[in-house]
Amino acid sequence: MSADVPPTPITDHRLPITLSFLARCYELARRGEGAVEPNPMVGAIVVQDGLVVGEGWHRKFGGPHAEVHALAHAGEAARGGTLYVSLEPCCHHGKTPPCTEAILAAGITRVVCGMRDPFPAVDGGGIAQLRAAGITCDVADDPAARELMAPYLKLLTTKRPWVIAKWAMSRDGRMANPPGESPWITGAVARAHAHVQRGKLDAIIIGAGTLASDDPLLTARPPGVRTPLRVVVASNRELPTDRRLFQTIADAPVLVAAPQEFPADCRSRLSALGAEFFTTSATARTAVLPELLTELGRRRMTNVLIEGGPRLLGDAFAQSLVDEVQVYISPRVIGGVAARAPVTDLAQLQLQSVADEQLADDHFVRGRLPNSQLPR
Ligand code: AOF
Ligand code: ZN
Repeated sequence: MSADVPPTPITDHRLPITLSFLARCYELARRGEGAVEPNPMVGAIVVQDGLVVGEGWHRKFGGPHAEVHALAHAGEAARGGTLYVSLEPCCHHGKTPPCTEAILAAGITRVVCGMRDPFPAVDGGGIAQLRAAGITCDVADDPAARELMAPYLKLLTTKRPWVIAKWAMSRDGRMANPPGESPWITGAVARAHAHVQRGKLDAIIIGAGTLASDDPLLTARPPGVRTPLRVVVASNRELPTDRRLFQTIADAPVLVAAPQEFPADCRSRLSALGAEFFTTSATARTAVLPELLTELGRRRMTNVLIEGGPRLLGDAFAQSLVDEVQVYISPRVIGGVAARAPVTDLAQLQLQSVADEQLADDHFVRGRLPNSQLPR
């Protein structure tokens, strides 16, 4: 359903209050992160006489939508009130009945949404339906809504997941401590943060070099709401079958993305351990990643993370496949010309919408890449 509904940016004295009510919706929406995908994170509040009388968010894929929770929370107080919601209310029968019906039944008189929902079954239809029923419906067209839903919008419009490049490094951009010292660059709080992040992802991708040298587990500890698929990007060379990744397939699945030339005997050994194979049509190393991302998108994965190493990250940046960078920066200064840099062959990148969070003595810096601009 695609309806021609003009956005109605709020430009009058109500703007600051509208944006702060919407900001509360985004905050609520984030509580569903990791549990709702490939659905969008959505938050909603009901306001009566300037007071918030109900709050809700989409909690779980397949469960009630944000509006339904907020209206239930408000109860009778919703009648005559305004509903703020981060995304256009749906008007289709999906896994749940249309939110527009719930809004009308609750006696809401005005709806303000952060942005239109490009999902084909909605796409302006929710706004049109509310307006046709005599409800004032404003579409704020808020960049903050777009930012919140960027991974959902990317999967919907490009059929590929949102790609996060992540690494940890010293203050001077080195990847490893001198031999004999702790293998950790960042502190315990930052490492715990990284595990919480992992538990919201659909997949974590590494290269063959990282598999061999770091022997990572790539599981979220403690487990999160989601168990990410662990993916190794291979070349035409054998992978070491004794790595922890392949010994723990019962805990979390492993996918090996490899070209057709990948050695057959190694493939049989890994398959016997339970690893799944995705065979790319490409032979060039650099072509594996784009094909893999298309495959992960086909599986409706929303958020995937490239955890290194430097060469895989270099390939990903060189092909403009990365949407977001997340870096943990420790207060250490390691020095030494031999220490590895996090990314090979990196042309200069300018991050946008940068956020910097302090985690004990470490910093967590995240930002979007300019190529991650989404179609409006
Ligand atoms: C809303 N409020 O809180 C959400 C919406 O079949 P379902 O229930 O999984 O619906 C999926 C679609 O509904 C999704 O693609 C998006 O268009 C919309 N999500 N809509 O009104 C919500 N999560
Ligand atoms: Zn809905």
